[in-house]
Amino acid sequence: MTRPLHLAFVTAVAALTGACNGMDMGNMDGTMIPEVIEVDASEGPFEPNAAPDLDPAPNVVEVALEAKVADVEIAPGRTASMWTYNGQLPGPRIEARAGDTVRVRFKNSLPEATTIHWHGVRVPAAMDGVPAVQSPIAAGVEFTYEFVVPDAGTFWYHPHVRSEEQVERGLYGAFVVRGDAEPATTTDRTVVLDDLLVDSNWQLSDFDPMMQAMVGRQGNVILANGWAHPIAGVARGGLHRFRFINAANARYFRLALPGHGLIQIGTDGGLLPAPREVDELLLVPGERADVLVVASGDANETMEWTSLRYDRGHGTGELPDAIVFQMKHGSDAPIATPATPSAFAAIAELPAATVQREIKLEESMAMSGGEHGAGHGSSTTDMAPVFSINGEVFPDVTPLAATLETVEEWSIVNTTEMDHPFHLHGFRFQVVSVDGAAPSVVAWRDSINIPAEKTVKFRVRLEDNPGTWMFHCHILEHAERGMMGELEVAAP
Ligand SMILES: [Cu+2]
Repeated sequence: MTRPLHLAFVTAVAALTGACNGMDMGNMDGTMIPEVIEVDASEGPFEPNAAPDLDPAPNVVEVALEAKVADVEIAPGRTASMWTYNGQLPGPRIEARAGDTVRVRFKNSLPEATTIHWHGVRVPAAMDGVPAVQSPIAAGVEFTYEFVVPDAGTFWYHPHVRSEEQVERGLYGAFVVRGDAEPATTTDRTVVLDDLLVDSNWQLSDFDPMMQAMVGRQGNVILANGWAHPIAGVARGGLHRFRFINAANARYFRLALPGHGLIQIGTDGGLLPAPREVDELLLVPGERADVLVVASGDANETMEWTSLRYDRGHGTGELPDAIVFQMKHGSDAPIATPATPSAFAAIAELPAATVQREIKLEESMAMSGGEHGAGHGSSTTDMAPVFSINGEVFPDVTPLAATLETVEEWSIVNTTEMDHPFHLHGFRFQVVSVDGAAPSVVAWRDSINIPAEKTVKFRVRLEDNPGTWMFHCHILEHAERGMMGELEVAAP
């Protein structure tokens, strides 16, 4: 029996400007964003398996990954055909210590070419898995990635080829690097967040570049560690660490645990200088956050991690809150609560920049099937959004020329009416201002939300890694439709 999908579409008026006036809007006159299907909480495989270390050497982690099609259960009795690493969703969690050498023996058993990008890990450019440095690994071919992991933090891996489809099909996994000063906690778990757009049979619905271009492909099933509405058991009294990773194509997770404060201890670049208490956390596609929660309630109490309503433009704010996963106390007597750490290592502020850049994120409408190839068999009268940076549409871009060891200040100017999550490869940066206001903490990041019609400034030292690096919007439909650029970092 098929459960009704409640595909009550919210039709939002896409703000289409200039170029479209008086023209046939084709099927782009509305942006369709599906509501999330409610699924009862169930015990699923909440903790993704760690990848076994195949090399006995103490400072080497060797992992075997095979990308392949597999049937994966994503809710009780609901099995979807996905693209996976080792048949798992998410892929196996890679675990290493800062300074380790990580070697990944990869085999591509997909029906098409792919790569792996190590999101947030400062790898040598040749290992970054992007088209500028690596020809995609053809079907049936093996490739070994090998690099040293310099920083502790919560990272992730995913393809950087046709990513809007390959990541949506399930190709992603967590990558945890631990340092010498990790806080003592009762548990330390990764929570990889995603959403899938499925049809009435719970199979991935068609990829429709025209319909999914404007706001990205937002799903109707929310997955936490590959399961819809899983239950995470927590010992009462315990101090529980959750490393959140947003692997969704386009969904913004505004995470809250109603009735509970959260203690954020890390961003996507590792631990903060000190924990900070927050009521909620905005996690944009590609971004990570590290959070502590004290399980202080009654025996068998359940609490729902929720993604609160968020307006990132084009009608997305009309959708209601959605449940992500359930936290459930055990029935045992509470254990002694470990002390919440009060401080971690200081993060030195980057010095004033010697190079300033302006990076403008832009959106326009163009005839589909035009020179940027926006159309996919649609009629020539259809209009489709084109995304660009400083007037250039990837791959037709001029790489920005930069010098190794320089401190640069980038102003990311969002000229559009929706938010874009900005990601820089190869380097970590410190935000200087968001819409003119300084952030409350110094933190390392590689992914940051750029609110609609606002400017975010960050500083970055181009240390250690010469080569060609990508920067792009992490709404994958936007990146693949042109909102992507290249930075060429050369030795002085
Ligand atoms: Cu975008």
